[in-house]
Amino acid sequence: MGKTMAQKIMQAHLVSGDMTPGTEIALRIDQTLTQDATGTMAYLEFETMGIPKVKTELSVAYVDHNTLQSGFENADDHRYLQSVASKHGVWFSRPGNGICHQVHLERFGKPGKTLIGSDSHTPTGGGIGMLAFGAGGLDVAVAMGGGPYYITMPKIIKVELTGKLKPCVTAKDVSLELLRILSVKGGVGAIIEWGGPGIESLSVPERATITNMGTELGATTSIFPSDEVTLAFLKAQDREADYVPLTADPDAEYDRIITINLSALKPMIACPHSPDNVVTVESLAGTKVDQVCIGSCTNSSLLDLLKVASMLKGKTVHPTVSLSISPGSRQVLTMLADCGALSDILASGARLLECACGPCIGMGFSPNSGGVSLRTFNRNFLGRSGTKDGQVYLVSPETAVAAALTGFITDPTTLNPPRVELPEKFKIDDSAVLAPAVDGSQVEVLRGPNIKEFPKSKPFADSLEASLVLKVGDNITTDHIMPAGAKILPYRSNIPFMSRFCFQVCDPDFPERAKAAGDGIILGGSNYGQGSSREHAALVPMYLGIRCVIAKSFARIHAANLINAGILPLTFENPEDYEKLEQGHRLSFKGLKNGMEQGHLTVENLTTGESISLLCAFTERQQGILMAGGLLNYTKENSL
Ligand code: MIC
Ligand code: SF4
Repeated sequence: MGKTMAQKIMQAHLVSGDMTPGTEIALRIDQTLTQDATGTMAYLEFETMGIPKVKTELSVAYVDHNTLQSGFENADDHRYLQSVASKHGVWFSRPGNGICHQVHLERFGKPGKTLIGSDSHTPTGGGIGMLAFGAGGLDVAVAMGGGPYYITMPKIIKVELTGKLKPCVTAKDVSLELLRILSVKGGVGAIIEWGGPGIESLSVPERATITNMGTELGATTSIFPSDEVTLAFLKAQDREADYVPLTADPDAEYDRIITINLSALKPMIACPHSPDNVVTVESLAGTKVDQVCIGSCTNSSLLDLLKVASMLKGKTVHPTVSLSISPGSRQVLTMLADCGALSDILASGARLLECACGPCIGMGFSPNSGGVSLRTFNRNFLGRSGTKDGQVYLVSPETAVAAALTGFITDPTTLNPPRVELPEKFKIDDSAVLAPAVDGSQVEVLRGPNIKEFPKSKPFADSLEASLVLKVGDNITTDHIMPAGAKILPYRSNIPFMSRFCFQVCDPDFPERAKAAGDGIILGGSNYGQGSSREHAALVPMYLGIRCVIAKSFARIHAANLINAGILPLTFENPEDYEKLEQGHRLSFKGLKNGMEQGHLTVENLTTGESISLLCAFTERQQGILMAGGLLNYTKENSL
């Protein structure tokens, strides 16, 4: 039987396992990336492993999330990251150089290679034919140390594209259409492979928009072939030598095939507060808009912003709309400046922000109270913008500009903007990426007072009695569990401080209640922990005494982060039993070790007297990690 693209790359990187869907496999990792908001923790974890130099082909530390520097905290963390990277053989992309995924795609991504990054949108690299996964910081630290990356072998879904996009219908609309079809849970346990005649007309940045948003489907990752389009992009970046072709075998088998006809697609929009709440732009035309934000790792490429500039040229932003533009990288910004497009953007009245994540992660530009904000980003979770009652919609750059000019949600196909093409050569200047020291032993790692000790997790005994301290519903995101934004983001290396904000959106009393309870349990619905890869959503609950999360189902990266933090993720044998558990109940587990081996645990509800069957299909390695109280404790006892 032939192989799909992902199967080919996995085969070439397989360390253990037999690639049967649903079983655990271990992959050798060629490249890693970190960003500052998850990176401080990842490098603190790497340091505890005592390995002098990273063992990957390439590791890059980016600073792109947390660039406000409203106090000493960020600046100190940046110095820590720069020095720790230099010491241990990691390249350092300076603040201002751009968003990790955009810069990595432009300058470092290679078809056929494996990449893991401490950011859930690392699958952006699939746009250039990489097998790229988002992971928790500790998994990235292990990969930097030469350890493999463990995942459950996914199913493969193929999306077959036919036809060609009409003007003003974009790659973003393809992503939104797939979210409409599959929902935020539809990609769970699957890799999405893109193919069909329609992909020929999609450039690498457009493909990367699509693989970027595969994360919102819950997919393990997404990948495009490496073909003539990939070669042209690499040539334009002066990286022709990095090209290798990659296609699926004609007789490769897929678990599901979905066909999308690009010619029939319309501009789409995701309504508050979930990326799968998708309708056509046309159906909301006339809704008043207060704010428009263009940028993020989804839509900030040169192609995106050239299109934006061409639509803004000679026009003025509507007087009641505030428009922000954050270019994805310094390369994008410089090229916009050189060709005059930047002047068109500025003349329109748009506000130019730094080449960074910015408003996407709530770092400034929060909307007004109840304000309608159209964003070219990938997530519109409740409160993520920094304004709790803000109404955030996700759109393409074209739909964003149409609203910025008219003041209302407007179908951009009615505006007939000019066509733009990508240049054949990009401007290459890697001076903002610093090489690591030749001799790292001479480099002093600089730590500020904001870096607090890594919280210690407890090994499990054979029984556990704990209180159910929080009950939440379906699709809880890591933004609910551990919010980001300008007030909290500077404290990513300070778990005690961050713990005050845990579950703030759902229940501000949670931190105090959890601390008072001692050992605690959280109850979640389905898809618990979707969204960001931030391991803080596991480390902070662990710090607050959470020993176990029971849910109808878990998102992949979060489940791995819980295990790494020594928290037991358990699912119901019968999901209706969710109704039998309430906040305040006292629960008891006996025979934990044996139960984990059998894949089955019974919890006794000491408050109601009922017993409930729970599932725990952990591998031997995961059982070892959990019993040791987390991956750091486990790696001290076992080699990587
Ligand atoms: C996000 O988009 O939510 C983030 C911020 O990039 C996160 C990482 C983080 O929380 O630092 C992600 O997607 O993993
Ligand atoms: Fe940054 Fe937003 Fe992309 Fe996350 S989704 S990496 S915050 S731009």
